Amino acid sequence: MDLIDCRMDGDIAVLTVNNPPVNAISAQMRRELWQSAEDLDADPDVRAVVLTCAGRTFIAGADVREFGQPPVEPHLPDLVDRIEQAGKPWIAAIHGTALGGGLEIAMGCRFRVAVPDARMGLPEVNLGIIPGASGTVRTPRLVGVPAAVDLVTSGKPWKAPQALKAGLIDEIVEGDLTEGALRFARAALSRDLPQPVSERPIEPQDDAFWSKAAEKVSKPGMQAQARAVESLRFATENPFPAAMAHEREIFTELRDSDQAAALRHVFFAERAAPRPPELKGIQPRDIGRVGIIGGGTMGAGIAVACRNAGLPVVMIERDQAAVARGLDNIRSILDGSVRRGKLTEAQLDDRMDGVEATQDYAALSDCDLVIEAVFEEIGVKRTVFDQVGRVCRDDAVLATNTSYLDPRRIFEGVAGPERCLGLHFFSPAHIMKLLEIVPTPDTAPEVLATAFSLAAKLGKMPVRAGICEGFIGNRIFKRYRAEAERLLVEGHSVEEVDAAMRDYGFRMGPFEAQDLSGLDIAFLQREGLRAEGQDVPDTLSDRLVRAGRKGQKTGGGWYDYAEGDRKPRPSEETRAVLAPHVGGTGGLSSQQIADRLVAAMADEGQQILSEGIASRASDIDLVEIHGYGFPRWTGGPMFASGVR
Ligand code: T1G
Ligand code: NAD
Repeated sequence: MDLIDCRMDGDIAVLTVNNPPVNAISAQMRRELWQSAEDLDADPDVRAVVLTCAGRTFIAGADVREFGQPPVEPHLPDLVDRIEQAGKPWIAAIHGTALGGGLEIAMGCRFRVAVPDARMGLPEVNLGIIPGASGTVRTPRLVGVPAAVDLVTSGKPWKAPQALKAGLIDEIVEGDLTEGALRFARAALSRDLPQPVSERPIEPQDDAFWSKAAEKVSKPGMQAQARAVESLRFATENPFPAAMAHEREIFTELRDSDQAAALRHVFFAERAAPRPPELKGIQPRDIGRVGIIGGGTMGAGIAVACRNAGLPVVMIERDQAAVARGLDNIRSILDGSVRRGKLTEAQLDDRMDGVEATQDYAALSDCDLVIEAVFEEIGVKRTVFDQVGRVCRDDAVLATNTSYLDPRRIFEGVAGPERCLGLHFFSPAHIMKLLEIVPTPDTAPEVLATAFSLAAKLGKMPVRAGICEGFIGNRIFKRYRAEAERLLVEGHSVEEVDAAMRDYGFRMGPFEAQDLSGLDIAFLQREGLRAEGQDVPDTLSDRLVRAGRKGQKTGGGWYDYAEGDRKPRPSEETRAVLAPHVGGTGGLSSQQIADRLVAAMADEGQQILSEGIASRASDIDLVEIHGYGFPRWTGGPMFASGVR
């Protein structure tokens, strides 16, 4: 056997699965596990079987790469049954993560033990499917219905202690896992065996329980969660074989659905983006201490992102008052985390203790990385890097968080251009996952690799972007805004366009989103270009800004806002400002409006691809999903428009 090793420890067989990197279940693994069950049943010297895995994790699920291919026997549900029906008890010994089909195999075993930091879950809904090998049928029999509904519909794994409490595992093993599992097996053999999971009774739930469960997941993009509830309910009200057939039916239907294809696309996109092939084998530099210039919206958010990842931070501001404001900005973000229960007071203190704030650039002398987040003005940024260059170590990486400016111009004159690049965070920087990494032609591969490794440390989704105005994200956003304004000119209302995008799956439409972040940022950028003599025609939003309507912060932008209330209300004043410039008859349906806007984004994306600004279409999808709230289950604008 290629993927499974079998050795004896006395009268107990130890099967070790070895299919790196994550022991995903392939057709070959199913065949070998089946054959192992046959061989071990036939061997009179074997009294029990410990199933364990080599490498970093227990079985992480079915091999997602095989999803598009015709299914090959033995099928996973049959294999799980086969293990459950084995003549000797199997004990799953879990480390790392037991996910999806991996957990289903473990539930086919008579016992499950795990190391303290192991996690167990059924993440299938994240791929737009439901568990396909008894996850909705055995789980309620093992942990009860409410806990099973939580495990299956959340897609979030449980940690070992929670799993133990719920009865998903039988014991937490301290020390060596295999030794612990063998000890557990020997003790178990001296007692009566528990019933196989498939034969355990189930406590049914009433209609009210199921209505509530269904209601919780009746949202666009939650097709799999909704069908999972249906499958779980059927499984609690019908005999095991009927429930298995029913689960399989839903599984197969969903596997071939658009949402599942889109979510699989995103799964692979998210694994491709952080590892550009050209950086393979290139060693990143260590980042210990991070300097951040500017303690405004972005500087403070970046500081918190770094502190949350355990990195000490030095924040530089213009003067003492700004230093104090910067510290306040950081603290108020952390206070918010405490209020939401995400951070304890003690953790807040620890985060603040790791922030040094000063106006003295000399404090940057021992930083490994410096990120500039000052005003979006080329002169200011250049002055900053002039000072940074004088105090930093020669090998410190220097980064700008500019939104639109050309990093090459910002870094002109900085000694060591090979250590410079753009790191474009998104607001709020401690929350948004996207990080556009923008190398210049001078950036050394090692420095680029360092940026990707920083992203991993901060838990960000890195996407490599080339240099153009707005890089990938803001360039597409500009096109999106322009197309949205065109719809207004054609006679659609602000409310209609926003509602269409909400129906499509965005949390906010384009106009509400601009009101939230402020219309003045893009306005100032266009004014800058105008000042340089470029011909930049007035947008509708420029007209609103000129009328004093900059968004929520001024009490009104595209919408009106009551004092202290973020609810957008249709605005007569906006209508009056726009009236001379709009005039069409409208008439597009909500779907047609969304299609127009998505097509515009995809068209800009094509352009970006053809210019080499993005490396792949799937990177553009990630930018939109992680930076702009594009609904994940559509796969992003490129995937949704058929551009692969
Ligand atoms: N299939 C194929 N490849 C997989 C894989 C999988 N299930 N999971 C991970 N990989 C690859 C991944 O592409 C990458 O490859 C490498 O492993 C490392 O992944 C019947 C139908 C296990 C927690 O959804 O959550 O079972 O880029 O970078 O951060 O009911 O991967 O190196 O070539 O993510 O340490 C359910 C998804 C399947 C698990 C490890 N299972 N995976 O995280 O590494 S459906 C999942 C994860 C199913 C049954 C159903 C994570 C991880 P490469 P990584 P990581
Ligand atoms: P901000 O106005 O909130 O903060 C800028 C800070 O820089 C201020 O606190 C200011 O005192 C400080 N500063 C100015 N000159 C300085 C100097 N010489 N030395 C030290 N500090 C100085 O602006 P922001 O929104 O945080 O934007 C900062 C940068 O990030 C800009 O380049 C912007 O384009 C970019 N950006 C902004 C966003 C966003 O949504 N706000 C998103 C991505 C990138």
